[in-house]
Amino acid sequence: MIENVLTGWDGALCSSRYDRETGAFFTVAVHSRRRGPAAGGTRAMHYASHEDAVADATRLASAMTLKMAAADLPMGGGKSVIALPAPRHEIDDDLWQRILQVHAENLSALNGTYWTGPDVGTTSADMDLLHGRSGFAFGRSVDAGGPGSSAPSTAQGVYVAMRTAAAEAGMNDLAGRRVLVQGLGAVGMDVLELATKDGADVVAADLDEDRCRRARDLGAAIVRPEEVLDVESDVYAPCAMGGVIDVDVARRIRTSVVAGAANNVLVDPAAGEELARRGVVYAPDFIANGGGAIHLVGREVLGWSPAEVASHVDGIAATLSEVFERARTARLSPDRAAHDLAQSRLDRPAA
Ligand code: NAI
Ligand code: PHE
Ligand code: K
Repeated sequence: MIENVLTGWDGALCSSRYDRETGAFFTVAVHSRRRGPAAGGTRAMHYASHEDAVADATRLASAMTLKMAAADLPMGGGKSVIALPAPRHEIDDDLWQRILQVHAENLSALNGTYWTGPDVGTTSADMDLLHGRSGFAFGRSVDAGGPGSSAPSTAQGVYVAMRTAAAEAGMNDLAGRRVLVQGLGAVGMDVLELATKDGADVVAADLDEDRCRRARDLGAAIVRPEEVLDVESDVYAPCAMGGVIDVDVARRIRTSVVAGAANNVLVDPAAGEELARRGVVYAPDFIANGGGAIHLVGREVLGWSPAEVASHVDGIAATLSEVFERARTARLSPDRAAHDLAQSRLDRPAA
């Protein structure tokens, strides 16, 4: 029941709407506006139920609050989920445009309480339409006057996080190390390229054959998606969907580092504690994947140049080192320490 999802959530607002004409079910979750207007991407995919879609929206919105606070950006946390009537690749362009038009109405109705941006299933071109019709979307294409895709900055930040976490696990660099990339989308493919350039031995998986072929051309070995958690690696980078590590997986996964782009990697805090107990270094997702938010908010709210964005993305290394330090001294999992750090920044909002 949707009610059970919402009674377990501490957010500010969750609004849902079913559009009969397109068959799409929209949810906009605003978790917090303490540091500024809520912001977070629009995810468009097929869900098993409307309840699952609302649960995803609320959890993702909470993660955005932590991400903005940890990166010291003057925004709150929100997210939109469009539960599609069929998988994204089966939605034809005409139907997709009509779905986006309905979503633009949702953004207009919220009148700036919530700003959207790209996420799984949406692109910069979609942001052009949403921004044109509502005025509340980050991440428009460069041609439309926007800063373009957030994915390259996200990948850069994930890579910085990977190296910082690898150092924490006692590795000097990634040369000759096995890096396992799960999901070769906009972010994962760039992560793969960065790791390959540094001489890592990359193993990768995606559901999409074309993406696997491209990764193979870039020098990666390919494994089947269902085999990923059985592959031994030095660094595991979840770059597809969240919810991949529960306590059981944390107990058996054969890796030294977990650092990726996916939002909500851990099913619950206990999974983070189990990783810590086993000495697997976990780079908290909302810090490791903050590069996209830094790019969008940096360029569009704070007026940063691309060079300033890049330097703030590199700052993920310092934030993460602070988290590992806190975790060591307070004997907490890095996940807990990262929540504490974000909470302390939430308690003292940006000026
Ligand atoms: P995307 O949609 O471009 O790529 C996701 C890829 O994962 C696709 O190629 C898909 O086929 C693959 N995939 C899905 N399920 C899989 C499975 N079970 N096994 C292997 N591959 C699977 O998305 P994008 O933009 O690359 O984002 C990836 C993740 O990073 C998402 O969780 C997103 O929320 C998160 N993220 C993205 C940011 C961005 O700037 N794009 C910023 C922060 C987080
Ligand atoms: N969806 C991406 C994320 O999860 C990028 C994004 C950041 C979109 C901030 C909107 C606002 O970080
Ligand atoms: K996308």
